[in-house]
Amino acid sequence: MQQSLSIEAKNILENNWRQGFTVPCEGLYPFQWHWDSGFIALGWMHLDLERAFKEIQSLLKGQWKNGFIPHIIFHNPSDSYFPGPEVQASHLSPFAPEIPTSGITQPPVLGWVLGEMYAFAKADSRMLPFLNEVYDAAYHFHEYLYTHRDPKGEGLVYICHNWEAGTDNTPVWDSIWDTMDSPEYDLDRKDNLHIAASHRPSNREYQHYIHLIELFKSYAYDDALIAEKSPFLVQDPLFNAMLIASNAALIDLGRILGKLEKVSQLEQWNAQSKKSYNQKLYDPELKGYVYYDLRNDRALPVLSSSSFTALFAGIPDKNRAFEMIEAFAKGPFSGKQKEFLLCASFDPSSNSFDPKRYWRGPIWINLNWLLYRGFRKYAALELTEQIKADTLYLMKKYGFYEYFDPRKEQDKKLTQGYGGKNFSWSAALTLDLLLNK
Ligand code: 9WN
Repeated sequence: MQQSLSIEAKNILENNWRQGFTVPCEGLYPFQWHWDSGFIALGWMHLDLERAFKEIQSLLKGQWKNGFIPHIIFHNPSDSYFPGPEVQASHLSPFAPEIPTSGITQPPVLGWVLGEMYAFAKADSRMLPFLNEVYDAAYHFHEYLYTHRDPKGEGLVYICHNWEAGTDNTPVWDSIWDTMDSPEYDLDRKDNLHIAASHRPSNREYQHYIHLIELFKSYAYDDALIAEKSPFLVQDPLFNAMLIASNAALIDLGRILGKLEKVSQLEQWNAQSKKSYNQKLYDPELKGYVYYDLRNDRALPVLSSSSFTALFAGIPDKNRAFEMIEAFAKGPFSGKQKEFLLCASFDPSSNSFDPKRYWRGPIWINLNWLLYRGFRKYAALELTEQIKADTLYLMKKYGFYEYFDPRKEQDKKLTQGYGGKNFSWSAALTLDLLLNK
């Protein structure tokens, strides 16, 4: 059974491979996406190390001269996605590369993905030359983030667009949309041609998404103007946890490569980031890390699966981690009667929870993988086993969909997952769950 699961996963990655990079999902997402490529590289590393290298090299072809790595690299033309390269218009920035990209980013997974690749293949003679080739670019992205995305020098970087979070329409953003008065753009949405509209964000949400992009274009993607004016400026617990985990990996790899000045800078950044993350983002009542709305100077005290990614990055001390893990095991994500599969992307006890719609409740496999590793790091064995078992159960029953209904009651009736089929990171991370001991 498990063997056929890994064969299916391999076939999906093969089919989604496009000479140098992997599309997240044919038709629905026809380009290279930043954080997808990190998770996908972990799948390739088990199958073909050269492809894992190419995935990362292709991502870096989209890097801007100021170190910024965009969320989409438009390597190829395609008319099956909105908003495409003409809407995102990266050429407006003086830092953009030749190849068209978006002008917003995604969670900085690259550093820790390189760490995973090194741990897996350190005996391979191709590994150190590859790391030497990409290390400075990965470092440069962190330098960009600390220089341009941390206006108060706290060690916590902001995101300026919901698409930068990766968790694109989590209910956390609702209170930010309330502060905005976006125009009613005519939208040429393509996503709803592929996927049921009830599983995707609303048109009004898309108008906010596009409005932010239009604003940033009117600033020529200038970071100082975005920091000063963007109505969306949030310190996101997932984004900052990925940064901290990537700092830690780049510190270890930098020592191996002899990049000692960079190591020392990364250590300074990371110490401050961890301190501020623990002090500013932890909510002792909710027993999880929450979001901070920098534009409106307020905490957004709600739990999503992102609230627990700090465990993956080793951010809480043992006492706090124990408190979080205990609360998680007994709390809303499992349900009082254990009525939910792990892990809903948003607090199932909230009125805003929607088990079918995109990031407003469904299970996503990359978050499951991050939580699996986080629980494992703190030896929360029951949760570690549970989240792995639930993930493999979903893959076997439904196949490698983009997202899944967390309600066990509904699971008895359903025959399909939600969103795109044959989704690359669902396949790649299943491979890693099966093969990485
Ligand atoms: C916008 C590619 C991406 C993921 C995101 C997911 C979805 C895009 C969209 O697909 O976002 O970036 O058009 O909905 O939310 O996490 O990286 O798989």
